[in-house]
Amino acid sequence: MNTLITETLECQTMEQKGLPQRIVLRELELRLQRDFSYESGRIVGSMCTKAHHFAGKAYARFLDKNLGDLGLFPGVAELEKETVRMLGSMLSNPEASGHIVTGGTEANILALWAARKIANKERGEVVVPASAHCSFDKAGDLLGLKIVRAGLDRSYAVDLDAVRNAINPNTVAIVGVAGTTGLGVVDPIAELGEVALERDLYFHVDAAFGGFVLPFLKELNSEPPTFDFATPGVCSMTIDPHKMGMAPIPAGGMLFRNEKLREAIAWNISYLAGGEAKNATIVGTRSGASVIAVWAMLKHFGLEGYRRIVKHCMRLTWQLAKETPTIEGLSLMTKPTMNVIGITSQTLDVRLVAQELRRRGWAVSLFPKHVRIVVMPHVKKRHIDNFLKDLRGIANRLGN
Ligand code: 0PR
Repeated sequence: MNTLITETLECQTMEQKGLPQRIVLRELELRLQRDFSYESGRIVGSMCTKAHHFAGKAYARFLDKNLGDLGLFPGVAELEKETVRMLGSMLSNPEASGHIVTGGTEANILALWAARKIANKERGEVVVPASAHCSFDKAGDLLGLKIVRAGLDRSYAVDLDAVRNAINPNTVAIVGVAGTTGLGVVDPIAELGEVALERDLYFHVDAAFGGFVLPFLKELNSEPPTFDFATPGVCSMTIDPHKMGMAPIPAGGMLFRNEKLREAIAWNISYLAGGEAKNATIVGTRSGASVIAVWAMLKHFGLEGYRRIVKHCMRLTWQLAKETPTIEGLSLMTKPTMNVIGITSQTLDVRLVAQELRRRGWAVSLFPKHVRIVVMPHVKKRHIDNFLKDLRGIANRLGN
C-alpha cells in the first residue's frame, strides 16, 4: 500500500483528480522521515532550532494575514510595530523602527540598501569584518556595492586598524558583527561606533544570532560586550527571532535606530486594496503570521524566559568548552562568548573529524580551520555527553 501511494505521489505531474488529505499527509510523513529532527539532538551545527509550540500555534491560527497590504490588516501592522519596539528595548532602543523580515539575509541587505541610499554615491564600498556572513556579499552583488573585508585580530574580532585603513572616500558603511557565524565572536562595537561617527558613515551591527543571547549573559556572571544601540554610532541592527528567539521560520528582525532611517528605503504602494501603504522590506506580500508568532513568543517568554534558555545553552557550551581540550589532539579556537564553539586541532585534519562526526550522525558545520558546534535550545545534556563520547573516540582513532 505504501509503495503504491509513493508511486502515485512521486509522479511529477498534477493529478487530474485530487487525493484524500489522509493519503497526502501519510505520504508527507513517509517522505520527510529521512530529514534530521531537532528532537534527536543530532543537529549541533545549526543556528536554527525547534520553534516553540506556542509560537507555532499562534502562527497557524493567523496564517492568512498579509503584511504586504497593511491597510487590510491594521491589527497585525500594529503588532509589528510593537514587536520591533520590544526587540528594540532589548537592544537599548525602544524607539527602534523596522520590520520582521524573512531572516538575517534580508535584514543585512536592507541595511546596505539604506546605507547606499543615504550616502547616494556612485561606486559605494562597505567595510565588513572578514568574519561577516555571506549575506553581505549577496547584498553587495545585488546593490552594486563593493564589499571590502577587513582582517581579524588574534581573538577573531575585526581589527580596528584594518577597518580604518579600508575606509576611503567611496565607503558608504561599516559593519560590525555581534556573534559571528563561525565562532560567536563580538566585534568591538563601541570602537567601531566611534569610527563611524568620526568618518560620518552608516554603521550596521549584525546581531542576527547574538541579539537574543548577549542581553542575557550578565546574569550568568559573564560580562557581555557592548554591542547594541547604546553605542551612539549604530544606525541599524539585525536580530533574528528564528535563531535564538525560538520563533518559526521565517522571522528575521531589521531594526533602524529611528523612523527617519527606515524611511530611506520605505516604498510607497498606491493601488493596494487596503489603501496606500509603505513597507521597507524586499518582499511585497509577506507573512503576518511570522510577526504574530514573534509577538506571541516575546509576550509569553518575557525576558525571564529567554534568560532561562540562554542559561541552558551556555551551561552546555561551558561543559563542551571544558571537556573538549581534555581530548588528545583537540583544542578550541577561542573561549566561547556565547553558545557557539570552534573545535580545532594542531595535529588532526579537522575535515576528517567533521567527516567522522557526520558519519556517526552528527550534523556539524565545517569551517576552514574548525568544526563549529552551536548549542541551541533543542540540545540537551545527554546529547552533549554522547557527542563528547563520539568526539573522543574519533580523535583517538584519527590520532593513531
Ligand atoms: N548573520 C549572521 C551572523 C548569521 O550567522 C546568519 C546565518 C545570517 C546573518 C543570515 O541569516 P539567515 O540565514 O536567517 O538569512 N547563519 C546561519 C548559520 O550559519 C545560517 C544557517 C541556519 C545555516 C541554519 C545552517 C542552518 O542549519 O548557521
